Amino acid sequence: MSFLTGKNILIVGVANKHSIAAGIAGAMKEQGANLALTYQNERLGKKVIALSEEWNCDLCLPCDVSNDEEIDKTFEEISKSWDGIDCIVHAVGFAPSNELDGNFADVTTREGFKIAHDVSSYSFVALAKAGRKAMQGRNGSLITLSYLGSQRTLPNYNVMGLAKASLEASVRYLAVSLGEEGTRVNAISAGPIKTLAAQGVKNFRKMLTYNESRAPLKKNVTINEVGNAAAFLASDLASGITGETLYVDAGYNITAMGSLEEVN
Ligand code: NAD
Ligand code: 0WE
Repeated sequence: MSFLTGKNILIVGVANKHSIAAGIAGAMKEQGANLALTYQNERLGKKVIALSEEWNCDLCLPCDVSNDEEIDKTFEEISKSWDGIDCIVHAVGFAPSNELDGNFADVTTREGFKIAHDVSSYSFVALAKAGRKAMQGRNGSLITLSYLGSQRTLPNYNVMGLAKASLEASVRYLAVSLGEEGTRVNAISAGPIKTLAAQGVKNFRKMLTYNESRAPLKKNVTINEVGNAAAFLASDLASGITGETLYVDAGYNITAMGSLEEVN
Protein backbone atom coordinates (compact mmCIF):
# COMPACT_ATOMS: atom_id res chain seq x y z
CA MET A 1 0.00 0.00 0.00
CA SER A 2 2.69 2.46 -1.03
CA PHE A 3 0.66 5.47 -2.09
CA LEU A 4 3.44 7.66 -3.56
CA THR A 5 5.07 5.08 -5.83
CA GLY A 6 6.59 6.73 -8.90
CA LYS A 7 5.85 10.29 -7.74
CA ASN A 8 8.64 12.86 -8.15
CA ILE A 9 8.81 15.05 -5.06
CA LEU A 10 11.00 18.11 -4.41
CA ILE A 11 11.62 18.88 -0.74
CA VAL A 12 12.91 22.34 0.22
CA GLY A 13 13.96 22.95 3.83
CA VAL A 14 16.08 20.07 5.11
CA ALA A 15 18.85 21.38 7.39
CA ASN A 16 19.53 18.18 9.35
CA LYS A 17 17.85 14.95 10.44
CA HIS A 18 15.73 16.85 13.00
CA SER A 19 14.12 19.12 10.37
CA ILE A 20 10.39 18.75 9.77
CA ALA A 21 11.39 18.41 6.09
CA ALA A 22 13.49 15.36 7.07
CA GLY A 23 10.43 13.74 8.68
CA ILE A 24 8.51 14.48 5.49
CA ALA A 25 11.28 13.02 3.30
CA GLY A 26 11.33 9.84 5.41
CA ALA A 27 7.55 9.37 5.24
CA MET A 28 7.42 10.06 1.50
CA LYS A 29 10.34 7.70 0.81
CA GLU A 30 8.53 5.03 2.82
CA GLN A 31 5.53 5.44 0.48
CA GLY A 32 7.71 4.91 -2.60
CA ALA A 33 8.38 8.49 -3.77
CA ASN A 34 11.41 9.61 -5.80
CA LEU A 35 13.00 12.52 -3.92
CA ALA A 36 15.01 15.64 -4.75
CA LEU A 37 16.34 17.80 -1.92
CA THR A 38 17.67 21.33 -1.86
CA TYR A 39 19.83 23.01 0.78
CA GLN A 40 20.12 26.70 1.68
CA ASN A 41 23.88 27.15 1.40
CA GLU A 42 27.22 25.34 1.32
CA ARG A 43 27.41 25.43 5.14
CA LEU A 44 24.37 23.15 5.37
CA GLY A 45 25.17 21.35 2.09
CA LYS A 46 27.50 18.72 3.50
CA LYS A 47 24.94 17.37 5.96
CA VAL A 48 22.05 17.50 3.50
CA ILE A 49 24.05 15.77 0.75
CA ALA A 50 24.89 12.98 3.20
CA LEU A 51 21.18 12.61 4.08
CA SER A 52 20.24 12.61 0.39
CA GLU A 53 22.58 9.66 -0.13
CA GLU A 54 21.18 7.84 2.89
CA TRP A 55 17.66 8.24 1.47
CA ASN A 56 18.70 7.35 -2.10
CA CYS A 57 17.50 10.70 -3.41
CA ASP A 58 17.74 11.32 -7.15
CA LEU A 59 19.07 14.88 -6.70
CA CYS A 60 20.49 17.23 -4.08
CA LEU A 61 20.96 20.85 -5.15
CA PRO A 62 21.72 24.24 -3.60
CA CYS A 63 18.82 26.72 -3.52
CA ASP A 64 18.49 29.92 -1.52
CA VAL A 65 14.76 30.66 -1.85
CA SER A 66 15.32 34.41 -1.54
CA ASN A 67 17.12 34.28 -4.91
CA ASP A 68 15.01 33.89 -8.10
CA GLU A 69 18.02 32.88 -10.21
CA GLU A 70 18.86 30.02 -7.85
CA ILE A 71 15.23 28.90 -7.90
CA ASP A 72 15.17 28.90 -11.73
CA LYS A 73 18.46 27.00 -11.85
CA THR A 74 17.11 24.38 -9.45
CA PHE A 75 14.12 23.62 -11.71
CA GLU A 76 16.36 23.64 -14.79
CA GLU A 77 18.59 21.00 -13.16
CA ILE A 78 15.60 18.91 -12.06
CA SER A 79 14.17 18.93 -15.61
CA LYS A 80 17.34 17.16 -16.78
CA SER A 81 16.53 14.16 -14.55
CA TRP A 82 12.73 14.14 -14.19
CA ASP A 83 9.98 14.41 -16.82
CA GLY A 84 7.84 16.34 -14.35
CA ILE A 85 7.25 17.12 -10.68
CA ASP A 86 4.29 15.75 -8.69
CA CYS A 87 4.84 17.57 -5.42
CA ILE A 88 6.85 20.44 -3.96
CA VAL A 89 7.28 20.66 -0.19
CA HIS A 90 8.16 24.11 1.20
CA ALA A 91 9.46 23.86 4.79
CA VAL A 92 11.28 27.15 5.08
CA GLY A 93 10.87 29.98 7.56
CA PHE A 94 13.11 32.77 8.76
CA ALA A 95 13.02 36.10 10.57
CA PRO A 96 16.04 37.93 12.05
CA SER A 97 16.41 36.66 15.62
CA ASN A 98 16.02 40.12 17.21
CA GLU A 99 12.45 40.24 15.81
CA LEU A 100 11.53 37.08 17.77
CA ASP A 101 12.38 38.33 21.23
CA GLY A 102 10.28 40.94 23.01
CA ASN A 103 7.24 43.18 22.65
CA PHE A 104 5.96 43.10 19.03
CA ALA A 105 5.69 46.86 18.58
CA ASP A 106 9.11 47.39 20.17
CA VAL A 107 11.10 44.87 18.14
CA THR A 108 9.46 44.82 14.70
CA THR A 109 11.31 46.74 11.97
CA ARG A 110 10.61 47.44 8.28
CA GLU A 111 13.69 45.43 7.31
CA GLY A 112 12.83 42.47 9.58
CA PHE A 113 9.25 42.48 8.29
CA LYS A 114 10.52 42.43 4.72
CA ILE A 115 12.96 39.57 5.29
CA ALA A 116 10.42 37.45 7.22
CA HIS A 117 7.76 37.85 4.54
CA ASP A 118 10.19 37.32 1.66
CA VAL A 119 11.83 34.15 3.00
CA SER A 120 8.82 32.65 4.81
CA SER A 121 5.91 33.57 2.54
CA TYR A 122 6.85 34.89 -0.91
CA SER A 123 9.28 32.01 -1.41
CA PHE A 124 6.31 29.59 -1.52
CA VAL A 125 4.72 31.59 -4.33
CA ALA A 126 8.12 31.75 -6.06
CA LEU A 127 8.46 27.94 -5.96
CA ALA A 128 4.86 27.53 -7.19
CA LYS A 129 5.60 29.82 -10.14
CA ALA A 130 8.94 28.23 -11.03
CA GLY A 131 7.57 24.68 -10.72
CA ARG A 132 4.27 25.42 -12.45
CA LYS A 133 5.07 23.98 -15.88
CA ALA A 134 6.69 20.83 -14.47
CA MET A 135 3.61 20.15 -12.33
CA GLN A 136 0.92 20.92 -14.90
CA GLY A 137 -1.68 18.20 -15.58
CA ARG A 138 -0.19 15.67 -13.11
CA ASN A 139 -2.65 16.14 -10.24
CA GLY A 140 0.27 17.81 -8.48
CA SER A 141 0.44 18.96 -4.90
CA LEU A 142 2.10 21.95 -3.24
CA ILE A 143 2.60 21.73 0.53
CA THR A 144 3.90 24.32 2.98
CA LEU A 145 4.44 24.40 6.76
CA SER A 146 2.67 26.89 9.00
CA TYR A 147 2.15 27.52 12.69
CA LEU A 148 -0.75 28.57 14.95
CA GLY A 149 0.95 31.95 15.47
CA SER A 150 -0.68 32.93 12.15
CA GLN A 151 -4.13 32.89 13.81
CA ARG A 152 -3.43 33.59 17.50
CA THR A 153 -0.87 35.67 19.30
CA LEU A 154 1.78 34.07 21.46
CA PRO A 155 4.87 35.54 23.09
CA ASN A 156 7.82 36.34 20.80
CA TYR A 157 6.51 34.77 17.56
CA ASN A 158 5.83 38.35 16.46
CA VAL A 159 6.51 39.11 12.79
CA MET A 160 6.65 35.38 11.98
CA GLY A 161 2.94 35.27 12.87
CA LEU A 162 2.25 37.88 10.20
CA ALA A 163 4.37 36.01 7.67
CA LYS A 164 2.53 32.72 8.41
CA ALA A 165 -0.85 34.49 8.04
CA SER A 166 0.35 35.69 4.63
CA LEU A 167 1.59 32.18 3.80
CA GLU A 168 -1.80 30.62 4.66
CA ALA A 169 -3.57 33.23 2.52
CA SER A 170 -1.19 32.39 -0.34
CA VAL A 171 -2.27 28.73 0.01
CA ARG A 172 -5.87 29.80 -0.69
CA TYR A 173 -4.99 32.12 -3.60
CA LEU A 174 -2.62 29.57 -5.17
CA ALA A 175 -5.29 26.86 -4.79
CA VAL A 176 -7.65 28.95 -6.94
CA SER A 177 -4.89 30.00 -9.33
CA LEU A 178 -3.61 26.47 -10.02
CA GLY A 179 -6.78 24.44 -9.45
CA GLU A 180 -7.72 24.26 -13.12
CA GLU A 181 -4.27 22.86 -13.90
CA GLY A 182 -4.98 20.03 -11.47
CA THR A 183 -2.54 21.26 -8.84
CA ARG A 184 -3.67 21.21 -5.19
CA VAL A 185 -2.19 23.58 -2.60
CA ASN A 186 -2.28 22.96 1.16
CA ALA A 187 -0.55 23.86 4.41
CA ILE A 188 0.18 21.79 7.48
CA SER A 189 0.05 23.77 10.72
CA ALA A 190 2.38 21.79 12.96
CA GLY A 191 2.62 21.90 16.74
CA PRO A 192 5.96 22.97 18.25
CA ILE A 193 8.90 20.62 17.58
CA LYS A 194 12.53 20.95 18.70
CA THR A 195 14.29 21.62 15.38
CA LEU A 196 17.24 23.82 14.39
CA ALA A 197 14.85 26.77 13.86
CA ALA A 198 13.57 26.25 17.42
CA GLN A 199 17.10 26.18 18.89
CA GLY A 200 17.50 29.92 19.15
CA VAL A 201 14.02 30.48 20.57
CA LYS A 202 13.80 31.62 24.21
CA ASN A 203 11.90 29.22 26.53
CA PHE A 204 11.17 26.72 23.76
CA ARG A 205 11.31 23.83 26.22
CA LYS A 206 8.65 25.58 28.34
CA MET A 207 6.46 25.93 25.24
CA LEU A 208 6.76 22.19 24.55
CA THR A 209 5.66 21.39 28.13
CA TYR A 210 2.80 23.89 27.92
CA ASN A 211 1.51 22.40 24.65
CA GLU A 212 1.91 18.83 25.81
CA SER A 213 -0.16 19.40 28.96
CA ARG A 214 -2.99 21.20 27.14
CA ALA A 215 -3.27 19.24 23.88
CA PRO A 216 -6.18 16.74 23.76
CA LEU A 217 -3.71 13.93 22.95
CA LYS A 218 -1.48 15.01 25.89
CA LYS A 219 1.68 14.90 23.78
CA ASN A 220 3.78 16.89 21.34
CA VAL A 221 3.86 15.84 17.70
CA THR A 222 6.93 14.37 16.00
CA ILE A 223 8.44 15.08 12.59
CA ASN A 224 7.23 11.59 11.58
CA GLU A 225 3.63 12.50 12.38
CA VAL A 226 3.92 15.69 10.33
CA GLY A 227 5.67 13.63 7.61
CA ASN A 228 2.81 11.12 7.41
CA ALA A 229 0.24 13.94 7.04
CA ALA A 230 2.37 15.49 4.28
CA ALA A 231 2.65 12.12 2.50
CA PHE A 232 -1.16 11.88 2.58
CA LEU A 233 -1.61 15.43 1.22
CA ALA A 234 0.89 14.70 -1.58
CA SER A 235 -0.97 11.55 -2.58
CA ASP A 236 -4.07 10.87 -4.65
CA LEU A 237 -5.79 9.92 -1.37
CA ALA A 238 -6.13 13.70 -0.86
CA SER A 239 -7.46 14.41 -4.38
CA GLY A 240 -10.44 16.33 -2.95
CA ILE A 241 -8.43 18.62 -0.66
CA THR A 242 -7.06 22.02 -1.69
CA GLY A 243 -6.64 25.46 -0.13
CA GLU A 244 -6.70 23.86 3.31
CA THR A 245 -4.62 24.32 6.45
CA LEU A 246 -4.44 20.96 8.21
CA TYR A 247 -3.51 21.06 11.90
CA VAL A 248 -1.06 18.38 13.00
CA ASP A 249 -0.70 19.52 16.59
CA ALA A 250 -2.19 16.79 18.82
CA GLY A 251 -5.37 18.90 18.82
CA TYR A 252 -3.91 21.87 20.69
CA ASN A 253 -5.56 24.48 18.45
CA ILE A 254 -9.15 23.44 19.27
CA THR A 255 -8.77 24.07 22.99
CA ALA A 256 -9.26 27.02 25.30
CA MET A 257 -8.69 27.25 29.07
CA GLY A 258 -6.58 24.10 29.17
CA SER A 259 -7.73 21.26 31.38
CA LEU A 260 -10.14 21.30 34.31
CA GLU A 261 -7.33 20.34 36.68
CA GLU A 262 -5.73 23.68 35.93
CA VAL A 263 -8.90 25.68 36.56
CA ASN A 264 -9.73 23.88 39.83
P1 NAD B 1 14.64 23.76 10.35
O1 NAD B 1 15.62 24.76 10.85
O2 NAD B 1 15.05 22.36 10.39
O3 NAD B 1 14.19 24.12 8.87
C1 NAD B 1 14.10 25.44 8.40
C2 NAD B 1 14.73 25.42 7.03
O4 NAD B 1 14.59 26.67 6.37
C3 NAD B 1 16.24 25.11 7.09
O5 NAD B 1 16.50 23.98 6.31
C4 NAD B 1 16.86 26.34 6.48
O6 NAD B 1 18.02 26.05 5.75
C5 NAD B 1 15.73 26.81 5.58
N1 NAD B 1 15.88 28.19 5.11
C6 NAD B 1 15.86 29.34 5.82
N2 NAD B 1 16.09 30.39 5.02
C7 NAD B 1 16.25 29.89 3.77
C8 NAD B 1 16.54 30.47 2.50
N3 NAD B 1 16.72 31.78 2.33
N4 NAD B 1 16.65 29.63 1.42
C9 NAD B 1 16.49 28.30 1.56
N5 NAD B 1 16.22 27.70 2.73
C10 NAD B 1 16.12 28.49 3.82
O7 NAD B 1 13.30 24.01 11.19
P2 NAD B 1 11.83 23.42 11.03
O8 NAD B 1 11.20 23.64 12.35
O9 NAD B 1 11.88 22.08 10.44
O10 NAD B 1 11.14 24.44 10.00
C11 NAD B 1 10.50 24.03 8.81
C12 NAD B 1 9.17 24.77 8.64
O11 NAD B 1 8.28 24.33 9.65
C13 NAD B 1 9.27 26.29 8.78
O12 NAD B 1 8.40 26.89 7.85
C14 NAD B 1 8.73 26.51 10.18
O13 NAD B 1 8.19 27.81 10.30
C15 NAD B 1 7.67 25.46 10.23
N6 NAD B 1 7.17 25.09 11.55
C16 NAD B 1 8.03 24.73 12.55
C17 NAD B 1 7.53 24.37 13.80
C18 NAD B 1 8.45 24.00 14.93
O14 NAD B 1 8.03 24.10 16.08
N7 NAD B 1 9.68 23.56 14.66
C19 NAD B 1 6.15 24.36 14.01
C20 NAD B 1 5.30 24.72 12.96
C21 NAD B 1 5.82 25.08 11.73
O1 0WE C 1 8.21 28.88 12.67
C1 0WE C 1 8.91 28.55 13.60
C2 0WE C 1 10.37 28.92 13.60
C3 0WE C 1 10.53 30.33 13.15
C4 0WE C 1 11.89 30.94 13.20
C5 0WE C 1 12.85 30.68 14.17
C6 0WE C 1 14.06 31.35 14.14
C7 0WE C 1 15.10 31.17 15.19
C8 0WE C 1 16.49 31.54 14.71
C9 0WE C 1 12.17 31.89 12.24
N1 0WE C 1 13.34 32.57 12.19
C10 0WE C 1 14.27 32.31 13.12
N2 0WE C 1 15.42 33.04 13.07
C11 0WE C 1 16.48 32.77 13.85
O2 0WE C 1 17.51 33.50 13.80
N3 0WE C 1 8.33 27.87 14.63
C12 0WE C 1 6.92 27.59 14.60
C13 0WE C 1 9.05 27.47 15.86
C14 0WE C 1 8.86 28.57 16.84
O3 0WE C 1 9.61 29.69 16.76
C15 0WE C 1 9.18 30.54 17.76
C16 0WE C 1 8.13 29.95 18.47
C17 0WE C 1 7.92 28.68 17.87
C18 0WE C 1 6.88 27.70 18.27
C19 0WE C 1 9.62 31.83 18.08
C20 0WE C 1 9.02 32.49 19.15
C21 0WE C 1 7.98 31.91 19.85
C22 0WE C 1 7.51 30.64 19.52
